[in-house]
Amino acid sequence: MFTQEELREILSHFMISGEYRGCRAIDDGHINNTFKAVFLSGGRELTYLLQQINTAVFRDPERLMVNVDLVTSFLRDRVIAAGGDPERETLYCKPCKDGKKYYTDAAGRVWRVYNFVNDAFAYNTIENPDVFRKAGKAFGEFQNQLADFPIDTLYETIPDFHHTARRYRNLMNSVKRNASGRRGLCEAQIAFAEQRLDDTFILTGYIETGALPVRVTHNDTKLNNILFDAATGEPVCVVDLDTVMPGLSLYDFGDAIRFGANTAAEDERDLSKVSLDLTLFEAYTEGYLSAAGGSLTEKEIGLLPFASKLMTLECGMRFLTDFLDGDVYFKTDYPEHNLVRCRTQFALVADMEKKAEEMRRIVEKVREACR
Ligand code: GN1
Ligand code: MG
Repeated sequence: MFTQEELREILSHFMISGEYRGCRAIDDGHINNTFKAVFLSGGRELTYLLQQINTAVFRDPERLMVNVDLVTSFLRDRVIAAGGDPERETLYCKPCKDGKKYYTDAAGRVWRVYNFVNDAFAYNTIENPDVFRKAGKAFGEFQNQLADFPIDTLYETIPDFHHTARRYRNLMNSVKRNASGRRGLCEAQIAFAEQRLDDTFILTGYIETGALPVRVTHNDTKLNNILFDAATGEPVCVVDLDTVMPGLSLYDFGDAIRFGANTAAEDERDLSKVSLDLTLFEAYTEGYLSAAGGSLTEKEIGLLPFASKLMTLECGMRFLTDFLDGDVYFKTDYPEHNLVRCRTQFALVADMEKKAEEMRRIVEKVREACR
């Protein structure tokens, strides 16, 4: 999509030294375009992460980058204070030559550059409960690190990001509009969402009554948003910080379960492979509660199973909305990709509904063990 020459030109606007050697695309995310950029300086390879910010999704890149800069600077100070390695344990922005944190090219595309965390990798699927336990601990610690971040300084980069009831309303508007003309292909999925309308109000209702505390949360806790150290296998860095915003701890827990405790990939076509792995659910709960449990309320802990289902339902509704809109939000590899993703999410919701009592018992057991 971009030539090496174009990417080199974009990078030339950033405070980066060395001789450009090339860029390689990294295709893990559904939103931004990401590249690993390699430079050579004094015989040493220097690597950077170049990202084109998707401005159809992040409509106000200026404010987005204010958030990202505040959060990454805060995390960097924390890592340094704890004696960690700031080059590996957090992202931070490399500024442009004009001092700005992002560069807008002639076509209006917006770019930023981060440090590249070397000798690290991400998981897209997981079978080993120990790894998922570590992921739970890493996201729990991330939440703790940001516990005294001044919440009022953050912009809402995507308003109502996890407002499930509004996500439901958006879906129903898209059903009515039927912009893609594909409605006939997804009546069963539309009905599945309609049957769960009441669920969509529960968490936002608790925010309104003050029954759940709003915290600084990550809001996109996919397993592949944690980098693991290639040598030790330990989590080293939490990435994808664009949606760090005021939110619920339950969003972070639930979304992590949605992605990581599914026995199948997010876009598995064969629904017989999709289910909630209770061993993985338990492992993540152990990791998460061991790190963040002390600061969570009884109510938050009690809602962990429900939140897992709700975040899965919400994500499925978002894929379905995008399918009906004609694939304007998420990157897709083939025409029915968003519908396939939606079907997978809804199959997982149905399985979680069957396993609700077992999930409740697991949370209870882990909570007792943490006391
Ligand atoms: C997107 O960028 P990525 O792939 O980590 C999306 C998440 C969804 C996820 C579904 C800003 O995350 O909200 O849960 O896809 N990010 C945004 O896989 O919408
Ligand atoms: Mg990501």
